[in-house]
Amino acid sequence: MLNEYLTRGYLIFRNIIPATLLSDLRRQADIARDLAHELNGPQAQRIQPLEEFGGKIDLRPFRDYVELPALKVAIEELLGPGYTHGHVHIMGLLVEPLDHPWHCGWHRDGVVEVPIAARTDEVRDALDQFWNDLRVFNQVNCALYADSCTWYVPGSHLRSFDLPDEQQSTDDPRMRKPPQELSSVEAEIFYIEHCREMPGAVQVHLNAGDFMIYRNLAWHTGLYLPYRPRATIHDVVSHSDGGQITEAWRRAQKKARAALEKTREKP
Ligand SMILES: O=C(O)CCC(=O)C(=O)O
Ligand SMILES: [Fe+2]
Repeated sequence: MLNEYLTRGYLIFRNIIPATLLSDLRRQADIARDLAHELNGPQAQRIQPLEEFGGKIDLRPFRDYVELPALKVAIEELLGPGYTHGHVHIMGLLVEPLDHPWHCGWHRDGVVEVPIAARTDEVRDALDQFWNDLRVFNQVNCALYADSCTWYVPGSHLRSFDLPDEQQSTDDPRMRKPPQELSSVEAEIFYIEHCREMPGAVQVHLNAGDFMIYRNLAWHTGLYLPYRPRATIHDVVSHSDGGQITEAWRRAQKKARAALEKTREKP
């Protein structure tokens, strides 16, 4: 399975959450989902970190999920010692928006915040320091209900350079809020087309209790539909060494942004 993870960039442990835990998680997730919309409006599509909402939801099943032996063993067998798959202070829940479809735009996490104009050779060198380091940039979607929202380009995590048609669309104003002239149905079709347009993209289908780990440096996106209930645990698989690596990357990003600001200041 390690080979599959390394070559495709994502791996799914099927049906790894036991039914009793799944029921307990669903009960709390249903509360958290309503809370997401109550606090952040009908279009909210996540609530995170769950720990912050411990007054309103019972965190016990999420703590049980963190301690689940089957998951601990699977992650250790896949990646070795030192990794953790669950963190209640980081973990969120991805939920469906209520009013209209929502597309988060194609992106690679980790580089998504670096403006394209700031992606200099220096930034690329900094990126390449950790690009293939498994201790960082492993993300998790664990579906409590069947979930087909995620689209992914297998293999794109293996290269830090982009192919000509691989374009970030997170800043496209048509994502997140469909153009006014489109009906909800038209918006859905427009977003599906946008998912399909990405060369090599596949739609990932998770069933209840499936745990997906993915290199989030790969091209991926999420298409959320109001009529398709979603309650998917969203977390990272992290390593005890990961903090210092991401810190170095954060410093490099900051430097790149400052350099870009400086060129913009020039008349
Ligand atoms: O909705 C998804 O499955 C993807 C979420 C995502 O890409 C992100 O949180 O960065
Ligand atoms: Fe992402």
